[in-house]
Amino acid sequence: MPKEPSHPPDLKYLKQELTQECKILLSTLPTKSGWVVSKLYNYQGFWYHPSYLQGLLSCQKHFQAQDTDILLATTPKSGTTWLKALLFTLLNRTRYPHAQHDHPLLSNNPHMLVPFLEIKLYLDDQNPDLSSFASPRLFSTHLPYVSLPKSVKDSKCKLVYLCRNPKDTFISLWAFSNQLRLQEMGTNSLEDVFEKYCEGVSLYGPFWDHLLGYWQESLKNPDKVYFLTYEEMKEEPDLHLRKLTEFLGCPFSVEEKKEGMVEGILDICSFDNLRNLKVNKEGKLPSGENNSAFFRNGKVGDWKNYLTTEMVERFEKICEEKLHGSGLKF
Ligand code: PAP
Repeated sequence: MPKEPSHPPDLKYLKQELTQECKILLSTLPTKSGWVVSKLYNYQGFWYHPSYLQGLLSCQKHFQAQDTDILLATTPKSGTTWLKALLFTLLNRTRYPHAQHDHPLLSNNPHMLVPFLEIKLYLDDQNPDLSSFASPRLFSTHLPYVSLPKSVKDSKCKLVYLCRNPKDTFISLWAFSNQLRLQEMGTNSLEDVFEKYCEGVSLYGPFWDHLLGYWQESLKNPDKVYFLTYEEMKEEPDLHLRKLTEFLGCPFSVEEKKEGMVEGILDICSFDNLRNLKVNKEGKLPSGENNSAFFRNGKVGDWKNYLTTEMVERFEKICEEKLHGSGLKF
């Protein structure tokens, strides 16, 4: 068992002052012990750290989606950083050509270019001024579909949802959680957190409910929700990048394709390129995480190096039960 922390890791959200409204709500919610943080709270069927819940409440109350907005929604550790880089580069390809020597991606972590709604914008400020964001505005969120602000559902804004094989997502999250813990706390035991993950108790979990919410919505409303997996993106990045541009209404022109723009954008956003940038080797997010923590190894199937046969069987059984009849498979 990991040792009890003598003081919490230096992460901004752990020190967030909560509003009275949030404190009152928290007192009514089911709780369970978390992995990095001591307690998670269940709201609208999903598990949250109290600060993120406060960000969620503010965002639900104040965020006004515009028809031209694009929202990247993901489960944590499904490749958010990669998709943020790709979407930013894609949507800003005229303003910032990918080959430009001072392209913003070369000196900023993707999380700084595409902010999270509930864990950045509406956490820093209950009602932030978003007027400096140029159209089309690009934001991201880990919120489940059920908890998205009403204006997102009512407007014509588009949602890109990215998820990843649960076994790799879990290992990536476990490794990340160990990076966030103080060395003196020891590492999170894989067995302990596996049990919690299977029960659905992890940030923004249950994982399966998160992806089913967006999957079902993408079937009902394919013009609004684009459902993508990390594995598909890895397998055929150029195909999926092109499909993404079509969904977003900004397909590559013949000229752009001839110039090699598809490959150029994929190259600048590649794992090796981003990981080796000074900003991502040495920088930190204002929230306290090291940028390097978002670039571990970026592989498909790394779970094979960690999970026992029993764990794999358990995961597969849950997947079968939860995803049965949905048409979704991993
Ligand atoms: P977040 O939800 O906290 O923002 P997120 O970016 O979704 O994290 O997940 C990080 C994973 O994406 C890491 O996976 P791993 O732990 O299995 O290695 C990270 O390596 C991977 N990743 C980051 N950037 C890229 C990229 N450019 N290409 C492919 N994978 C990437």
